[in-house]
Amino acid sequence: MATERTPVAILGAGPAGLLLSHLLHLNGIESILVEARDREYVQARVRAGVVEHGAADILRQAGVGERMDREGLRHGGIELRFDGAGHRIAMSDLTGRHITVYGQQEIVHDLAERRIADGGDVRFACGPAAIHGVDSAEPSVTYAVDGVEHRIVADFVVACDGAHGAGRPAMGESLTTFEKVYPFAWLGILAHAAPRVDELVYANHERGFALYSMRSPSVTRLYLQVPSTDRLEDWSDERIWDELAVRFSLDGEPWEPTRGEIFERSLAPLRSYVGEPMQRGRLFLAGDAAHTVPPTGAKGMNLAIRDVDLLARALTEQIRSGAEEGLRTYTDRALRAVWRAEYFSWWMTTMLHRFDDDSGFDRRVQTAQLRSVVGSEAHATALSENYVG
Ligand code: RFL
Ligand code: PHB
Repeated sequence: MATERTPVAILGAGPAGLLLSHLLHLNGIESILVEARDREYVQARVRAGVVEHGAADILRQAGVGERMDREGLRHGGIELRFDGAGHRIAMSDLTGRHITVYGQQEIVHDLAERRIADGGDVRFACGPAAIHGVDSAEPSVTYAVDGVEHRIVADFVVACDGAHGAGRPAMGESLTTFEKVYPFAWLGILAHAAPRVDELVYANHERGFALYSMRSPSVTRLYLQVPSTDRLEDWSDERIWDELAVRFSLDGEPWEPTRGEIFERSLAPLRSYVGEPMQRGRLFLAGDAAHTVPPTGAKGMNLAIRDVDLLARALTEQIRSGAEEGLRTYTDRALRAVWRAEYFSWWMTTMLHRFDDDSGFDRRVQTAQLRSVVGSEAHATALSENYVG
């Protein structure tokens, strides 16, 4: 078996793994990144769309925000639609900050291109890698390509391998998990259609939640809350568009998104998960490997970016000068932001979705909650602070 050595072995070429590898490179620290899937697959995976203010700054400062600033859509507000009326939350006026609507796969594309241009050691199509010896001084990562086994011995291993990777199981019994599973999923589509709105619309309707988002002036991104038992085959194009028109209703009248060819569709279950701590020995977890948030708060990718920003600094201090403080406090510092995002995402999810066991009382309380958010500057500011990041 071929054995190599590196200061930092990274699993996963999502936003977390690629950005970590890039940030370490900027600090003069080498790493090897191992990704299970091929590059085309990773770059085509459609997911997040909202980059919060702070995360956009991290990308900019790392020199990988140029295309995001050129092609991303800068938004200063969102609409909350309920009871047949729309209410704008003027986030930029309330906070002085804004969000950028820019697809996660574009960020992954920009990061991958930059790593490769910089000569970074990023290995795609390795199949699922395994993690060993995290409690020892010489942890390692193994993977096999075409029947040939590879072993990378590292000073530190960072699992940025998402919710279903090798990082979570490698934590073993040191992990305490906190989880909440919602009884619904989001059906998401991308369509070749000019968005009918300039800003995102989060709609609470008695038939369920809907979200109007976008990727560009000619590509619309839309989501529908559906029961977690639904399958994609249950939803024809016609049924999707008709349901969207009902859930976005204004003044009791259906309100149609501009229709167009649907070229991507997927189902995503809604859940919250946090694993504590985010470190075991020489293994560190970052991004979805450590936590999941329901997408209603648009926080998942942003947390991944914040985790690796902390971790890159801490690893750099440790490797350069032996200073241990940053790594020792990584879990506590990261978890503070994680739980804040868990709280906000839970709050948005429960306020905006329809729950099957809702009584008339629950529905009326939900509407009262939405009214107080749009009717009070203090509430709208709190939402904006959390959302804009
Ligand atoms: P990723 O992106 O899942 O990347 C993990 C990578 O690891 C690879 N992998 C392995 N590689 C090697 N060895 C193994 N054993 C491996 N196991 C797995 C995988 O192939 C993959 O390439 O994790 P990362 O980098 O932590 O990034 C997290 C984000 O992807 C995620 O939080 C967001 O997409 C969540 N999310 C949103 N976040 C936002 O900040 N704003 C949004 O607007 C937003 N909208 C969303 C979302 C997620 C959604 N879905 C599909 C769950 C909307 C949706 C619908
Ligand atoms: C998206 O554009 O994909 C998106 C926007 C806002 C969310 C989740 C996803 O809360």
